[in-house]
Amino acid sequence: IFLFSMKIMVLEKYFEKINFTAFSIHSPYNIQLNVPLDNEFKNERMSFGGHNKPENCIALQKIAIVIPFRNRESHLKIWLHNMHPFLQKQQADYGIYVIEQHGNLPFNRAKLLNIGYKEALKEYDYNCFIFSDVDIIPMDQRNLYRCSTNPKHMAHALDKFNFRLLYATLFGGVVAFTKEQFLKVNGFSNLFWGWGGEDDDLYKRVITAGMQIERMNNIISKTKAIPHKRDPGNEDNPKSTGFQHVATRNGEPLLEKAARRMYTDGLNSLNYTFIRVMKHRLYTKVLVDIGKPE
Ligand code: UDH
Ligand code: NGS
Repeated sequence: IFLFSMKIMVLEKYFEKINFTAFSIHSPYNIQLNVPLDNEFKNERMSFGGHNKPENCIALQKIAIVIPFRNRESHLKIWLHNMHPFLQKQQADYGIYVIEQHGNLPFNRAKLLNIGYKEALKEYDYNCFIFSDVDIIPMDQRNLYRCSTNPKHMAHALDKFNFRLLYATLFGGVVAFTKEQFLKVNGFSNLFWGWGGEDDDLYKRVITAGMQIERMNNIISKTKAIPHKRDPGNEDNPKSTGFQHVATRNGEPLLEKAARRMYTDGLNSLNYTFIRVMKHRLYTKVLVDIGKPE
């Protein structure tokens, strides 16, 4: 009986070990939503401005994470609190760029992301760009925040949609592009003011440039979208008559002409006024004046 119970104890220890390993790799990421506003995740190795790189290896990708922003301080705190440990566990060489739109004119998510691309490159030789909403957080540590051979859609299994893809060409929330891929599509369109469509336009650019989009499986990609109300200044953008959700400019439906416009509207036509850059402990904030709809 003694020998038998000894064997059981040894086996238990062995399984404890296996379980622990399995747990650390596979467990859904434990997202904390109750983050006090004054909470600042402490990490001695991290340099000011929210940059970090692995201690014991040289990462292949240098990743700029670009977040479009205005008046979402509480979401930003939650995002930073959860994402720094997440990215560090993935041994990422990364920097966080929060691009803030100055003033109260209509919000332009896509233009802010183009600006983030340009501003980040002024600081470091980034070769991967992850464009992320401030309210979207991955739930599984295996969801690698890295670029791939094609542009990657990373927010396709959202909790608010029961972890299902809303429609086949959805390309919103979080997307990852290598520098080459982003240049190939000339970035985002700058013409989508207000909510909706800029991500569909980007999808069309990717296809027009002869690339495809990649998505990882639905389990690894489970993602939390922090519930919130619609922000003032980000109402649905103007729609053409009879067509739902199609932004227009001077009556012209933008999405319909996405492919024709992509080489003249984007990174190569981007103009904005840089106001200032602020280096916070956990992120770099760039405040910009992006003008108003034409
Ligand atoms: N954003 C801001 N400030 C704004 C508007 C947008 O920071 O005033 C940024 C932020 O990073 C946000 C992203 O732009 O995550 C996308 O905007 P969104 O979160 O408003 O878009 P989403 O499609 O929600 O997630 C739309 C409003 C839905 C309200 C539904 C109420 N049930
Ligand atoms: C489509 C929008 C996309 C948006 C998607 C999901 O209708 O920009 O809904 O939005 N397209 C247009 O308006 C043309 S969600 O419900 O996740 O907020 O990403």
